[in-house]
Amino acid sequence: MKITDVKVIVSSPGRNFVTVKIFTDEGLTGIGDATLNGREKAVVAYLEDHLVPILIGRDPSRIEDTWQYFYKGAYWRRGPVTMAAIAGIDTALWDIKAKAAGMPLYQLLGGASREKMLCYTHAQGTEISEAVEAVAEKIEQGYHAVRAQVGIPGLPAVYGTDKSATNVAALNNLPHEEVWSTPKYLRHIPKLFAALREKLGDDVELLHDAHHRLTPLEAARLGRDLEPYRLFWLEDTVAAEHQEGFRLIRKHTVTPLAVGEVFNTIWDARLLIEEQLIDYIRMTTVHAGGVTPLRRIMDFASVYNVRTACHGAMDMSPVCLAANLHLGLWAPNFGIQEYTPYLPETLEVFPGAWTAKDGYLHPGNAPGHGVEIDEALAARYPYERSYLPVNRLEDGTLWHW
Ligand code: CS2
Ligand code: MG
Repeated sequence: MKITDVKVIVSSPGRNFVTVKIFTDEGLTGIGDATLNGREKAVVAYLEDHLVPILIGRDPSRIEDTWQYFYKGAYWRRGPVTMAAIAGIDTALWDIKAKAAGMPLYQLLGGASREKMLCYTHAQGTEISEAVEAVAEKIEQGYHAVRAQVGIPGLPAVYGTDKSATNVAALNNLPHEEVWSTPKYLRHIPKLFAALREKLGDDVELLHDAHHRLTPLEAARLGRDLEPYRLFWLEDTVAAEHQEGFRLIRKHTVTPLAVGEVFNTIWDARLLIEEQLIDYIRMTTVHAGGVTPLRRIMDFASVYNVRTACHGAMDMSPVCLAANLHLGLWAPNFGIQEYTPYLPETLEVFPGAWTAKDGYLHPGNAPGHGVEIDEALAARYPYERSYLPVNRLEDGTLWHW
């Protein structure tokens, strides 16, 4: 088999997605997600100008060799743009291989290790009472695990509670700015989880995302203060470039820790995994460079009792979700999958075989990863410039968002 053509499709059915579509001389096609929220076009240029010309004429079955060629062969390794571009191609090649075999991708990875996959979704409110209601609603809808975020008194809307921050239209021009105070946040969050446990009891799994804003000592304090409420995890406490920082957090709290949505390679997580400084690794197919490296990372993590928890916010396309689901159905150390239901227009552009029911997900049994792109429909949703928000302390200092 030979690769005859590669298209990089940019569309915005609710939000921007970059999709790689690979065509072969045997008529089989495969698609992969290459979306990097807020920097989409950098990945498009990387693909079109540098990777696509090398792909034409190659054998699509040589997935490992192609991955190594693009990773090692560039000389300049790693980074979100490079790895998202490679992921788009790698995922599309696995899709083709599984279609050629007439099997769902999870079968090629080693088969199912479970019948269904636990997921968690998001709920939030400006006030604690509103957040508690929102979580209760998700439980009523059938979810067993919910990430809870709340507004902080004295601050305008913060991470996870500002609806405009997820609205493409609101972000069209320049980045929206948020305001942050760690002391106010640290005082307020334990009150949210006290209220949640009081209202919902102990059976519900509760999660929280600090979005990289704390120092290790502050994270340790928050982890300790949340211990009575038995969280499923506390996510992204500190900016994890400093992997050693997790040693201090780990020493002081038994609240489980998750990190990794912004990681691109195993090297971003090696120490965290080897020293068992985290409980869940959040790397996801598109930002980790594809199915090939993420499978390797999952296996590495399994040796150290670290479980998988792929990033699954709406800014990764259903193609990425499907790839995560195939990996997760196979992974012996699967933990949980993040799931935020897509907008109807996104699902129309990316029809798929995966299912979400009663708080569980399954990739389906269609050959490949099971998601296709409706190109004609995608063309009706042109790219719209969009940015993630930025964050400042109350005195104006630029902070982590
Ligand atoms: C978040 C994301 O899902 C999560 O845990 O941290 O919503 C993240 O902010 C976005 O995916 C960024 O593009
Ligand atoms: Mg997060």
